[in-house]
Amino acid sequence: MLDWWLPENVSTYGRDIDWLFHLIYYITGITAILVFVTMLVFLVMYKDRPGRRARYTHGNATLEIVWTVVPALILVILTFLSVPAWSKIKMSLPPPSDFVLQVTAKQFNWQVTYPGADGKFGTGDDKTLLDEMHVPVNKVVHIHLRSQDVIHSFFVPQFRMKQDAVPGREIVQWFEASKVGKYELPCAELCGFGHSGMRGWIYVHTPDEYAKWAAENLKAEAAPAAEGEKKAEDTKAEETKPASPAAAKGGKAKR
Ligand SMILES: [Cu+2]
Repeated sequence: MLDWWLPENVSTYGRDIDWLFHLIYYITGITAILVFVTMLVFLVMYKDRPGRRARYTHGNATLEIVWTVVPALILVILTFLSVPAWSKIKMSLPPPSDFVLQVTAKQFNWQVTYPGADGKFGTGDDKTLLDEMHVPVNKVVHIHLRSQDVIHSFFVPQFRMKQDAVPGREIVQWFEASKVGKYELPCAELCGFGHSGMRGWIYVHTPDEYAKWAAENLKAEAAPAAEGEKKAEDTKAEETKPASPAAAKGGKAKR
């Protein structure tokens, strides 16, 4: 019923998230309506009337217990209902995948590294793209998520995937996209001045298209990474520009 509101789900585990979201939405929505209706009824019922005197009340212990225990029970039930989704998505990695990517966040880009032919990171044939990721459809993708500076958040709304990138840690997450397309990868953590511009794109290809793309672009001398480096330099230049007058001032002040 609320499907029109959320972005299209193209992840194998998206439905597990969506039904919990909808359940919580209905519970909180109905509660909000009940609270507001009760408040309005009471406003009318207990409004000032000529000849009626205010009466002091000590409250109602039964009512207090009921409205404490019921929400507490709802929260406990929600916790248990979310355990299967949480353990499936966050606590365990699905069948070993041979498709592993390293994503390193930095102010204000996503660096996506492919391990190259040897399947190992940190070797000469690694290929790093800036703000773009290409994956095949219906393939489990493991992401080794890191941050170079501050906390960022890897967020793909259509994949129902969100994970903080924390400096000093490598966090492994996964997804399996079920539909070909181009999906936005914004940073969902306020990570600095350029946060709003920190976004990349995930391209989900058919296996054939992906193989073609990989053959053309994952070779060590291929173009996109060079473009990526250029983009990184441009970003660097932009970052240093506004800082330089201040730095110059600072330098003068010292002298
Ligand atoms: Cu960020």
